[in-house]
Amino acid sequence: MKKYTVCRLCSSCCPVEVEVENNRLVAAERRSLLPPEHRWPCVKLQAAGEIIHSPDRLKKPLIREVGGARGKFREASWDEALDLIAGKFRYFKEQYGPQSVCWLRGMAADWGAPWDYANRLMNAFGSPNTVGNGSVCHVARDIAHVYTYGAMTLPQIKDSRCILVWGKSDPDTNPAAAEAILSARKQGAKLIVIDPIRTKLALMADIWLQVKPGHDGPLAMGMIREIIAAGLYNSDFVREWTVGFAELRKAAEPFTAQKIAADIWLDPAAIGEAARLYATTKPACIIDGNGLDMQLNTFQDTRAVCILRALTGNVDQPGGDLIPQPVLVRNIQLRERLSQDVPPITRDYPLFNSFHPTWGLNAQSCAIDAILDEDPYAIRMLVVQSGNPAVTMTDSNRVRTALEKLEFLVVLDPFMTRTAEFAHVVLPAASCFEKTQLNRSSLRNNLVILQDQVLDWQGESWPDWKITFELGRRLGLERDFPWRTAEEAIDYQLEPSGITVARLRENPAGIEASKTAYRKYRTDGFTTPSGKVEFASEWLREQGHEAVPYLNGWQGNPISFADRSHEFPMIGISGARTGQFTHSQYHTIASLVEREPEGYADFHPEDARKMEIAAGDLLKIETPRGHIHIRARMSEVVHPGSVRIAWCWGGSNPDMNLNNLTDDDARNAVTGTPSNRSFMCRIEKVAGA
Ligand SMILES: Nc1nc2c(c(=O)[nH]1)N[C@H]1C(S)=C(S)[C@@H](COP(=O)(O)OP(=O)(O)OC[C@H]3O[C@@H](n4cnc5c(=O)[nH]c(N)nc54)[C@H](O)[C@@H]3O)O[C@H]1N2
Ligand SMILES: Nc1nc2c(c(=O)[nH]1)N[C@H]1C(S)=C(S)[C@@H](COP(=O)(O)OP(=O)(O)OC[C@H]3O[C@@H](n4cnc5c(=O)[nH]c(N)nc54)[C@H](O)[C@@H]3O)O[C@H]1N2
Ligand code: SF4
Ligand SMILES: [Mo]
Repeated sequence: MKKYTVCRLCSSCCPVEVEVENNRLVAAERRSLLPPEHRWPCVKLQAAGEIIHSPDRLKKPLIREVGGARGKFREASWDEALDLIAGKFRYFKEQYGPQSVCWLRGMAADWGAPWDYANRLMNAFGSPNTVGNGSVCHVARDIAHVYTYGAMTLPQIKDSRCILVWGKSDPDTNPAAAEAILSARKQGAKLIVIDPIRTKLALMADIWLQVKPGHDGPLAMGMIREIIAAGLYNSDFVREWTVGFAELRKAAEPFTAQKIAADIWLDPAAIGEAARLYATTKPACIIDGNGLDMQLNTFQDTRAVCILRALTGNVDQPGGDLIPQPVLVRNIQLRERLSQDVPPITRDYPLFNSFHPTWGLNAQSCAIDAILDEDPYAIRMLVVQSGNPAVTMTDSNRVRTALEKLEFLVVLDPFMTRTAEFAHVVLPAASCFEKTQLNRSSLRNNLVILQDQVLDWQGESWPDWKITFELGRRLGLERDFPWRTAEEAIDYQLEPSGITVARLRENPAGIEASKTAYRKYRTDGFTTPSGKVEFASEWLREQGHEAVPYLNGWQGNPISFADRSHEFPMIGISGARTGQFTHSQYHTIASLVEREPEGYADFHPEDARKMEIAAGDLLKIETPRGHIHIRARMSEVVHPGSVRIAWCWGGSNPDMNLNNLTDDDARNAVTGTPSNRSFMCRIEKVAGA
């Protein structure tokens, strides 16, 4: 039987058509406007049945044996497991206050309804500490857009004449966007790629700028300067719809292409050429990605990129960067219930905590701080939903020490993970195809599409919504969690929009909550304090941050351990995601592992010659935080002086856990983002291996 839903095997949330027979997923295909032969394939989706029906799925709740060692569990009923967890919530609340319990969300349960439910539960319980991983993923960029023109724009790729891809690799991470880029290319759109790696998109680009890792800020400022100096900005838009142009001009002045080029590994002429091509081809859009997220300067770097959009008048233009039209929904998070007397553990990042009504808290490193340093108070109990922090959070050795120290750890996951091994209770979560939910991608802009349950829950697993609601009821919050089904909760949340689950099911291609409109600022202004695009932000100035990116010049080096580069001379780059895996997931799925049996460290042949490294050599890569072992591969995709290290093999092989190398001491002042991407490291061959 054919059914429609949304795949959530990674965060791209693709609408899919699936074939289900006898409660088994036998086929799945991404829906696309393109004919099948032109579609960009997703191998994870092709393996969806193998993932969902994997024998490794957790089938029952697990409780750590009494007095038992880490990782020794017995099976339990849901009643027993949930009663135990609810008892612990109450115990820690009575002993230390509700704030001693923290809920940490990873990427897999979506930022939409699952995030809202988790916040609702914790806020009603009385703890301000529901923490997402947005400091390293997406939200860190979102806030920079908001502080520039009020909302995170959506690139209108397929109608664009010039696409600037900044730190994103859509062919590996988002097939629908990759298809849109290819379609626009076929129509003659120009393509500029800014990436330290020669990616699939870089190979097909008109201009590829192989920027030095972490140095996107000076490049963006250099492009701004070039555009202003050559008079290529949209002067009508700038005059009528922006504030702070004079200060921007002043801030950009020192960033001449000649002056910055060598420091950021680029040719000055190429910087000028990219700036001119982007500024003179209309309409143009910018796709920004995770290459900008996990950097120490993420906030101002992304602000500078946002400013380029506005300077050229591309904001909210067809084929440019659309200001989204969010769907009108009820905010169900109950944040108003929280006492103002208890600060959240992320108190050092007030702008990031409050810039959006539902993004909530995202400086995830603070959860580890509060467990270890007990400041502003101790986190004693942690619930980890849909994440594997033992390998995906920065400075894994520190994270594991924190997980070990916890008095009680609950993990919600369909699989056993390195994090779940530390748990006292592991709850088997149903997969994305076994639950109905509303994803954030559907709420942040038009076209609401339902992720609909197409399979029964496997084994005795439960969907996240049910786990959260049942836990809420066990904590005496029946009035806040009256819903017995996902449908009831979604209908309640969607009520202001007039859309219901029933209507969404009748319209599996989605419902448009409003007609897409452009240049909305002409009637509504921008949702910033000035109502205009803020090249200079008084909000930021008042909070002690630079009002314009790099107003005080470019200082320091954002690559971790740069001050010890004499001991750690190579730049390590946390590598791109590959199509086979989602972070630590699917490394036990045979067909996917077959496609990519091992992760490598990619060296430029020039470096390999100097360092006497040959392809296949086993290497020890080390930073002041720890080390990994990994095999070498020769590849000209990297710039000499840098090594690209395969991302997220730490789940299947702890010896290859990239976050053993990363540093969580230095963080972005606005978003709490550490540099997970770029770090200095040293490399030696393991003798005889
Ligand atoms: N050095 C470095 N660090 C990084 C990154 C990097 O590139 N380099 N990337 C960063 C980014 S962008 C992100 S998003 C994070 C990712 O960090 P995590 O969110 O920790 O990533 P995953 O390994 O995908 O873990 C997701 C877990 O959720 C489980 N899961 C899957 N579906 C469901 C579900 O429906 N419900 C529940 N409850 N669980 C589910 C999976 O089995 C898996 O164990 O890592 C960040 N850390
Ligand atoms: N197959 C697959 N798809 C996924 C995921 C997955 O794990 N696997 N994860 C999902 C998630 S949670 C996320 S956040 C998205 C992320 O999706 P993307 O944003 O595409 O993330 P990446 O591929 O990690 O990195 C993007 C690019 O940034 C480049 N980069 C590295 N350092 C720098 C730098 O200093 N400057 C610049 N300009 N670029 C740099 C990398 O070389 C890479 O080409 O993908 C989602 N989709
Ligand atoms: S890219 Fe693939 S795995 Fe990710 S949501 Fe889309 S279809 Fe699913
Ligand atoms: Mo992410």
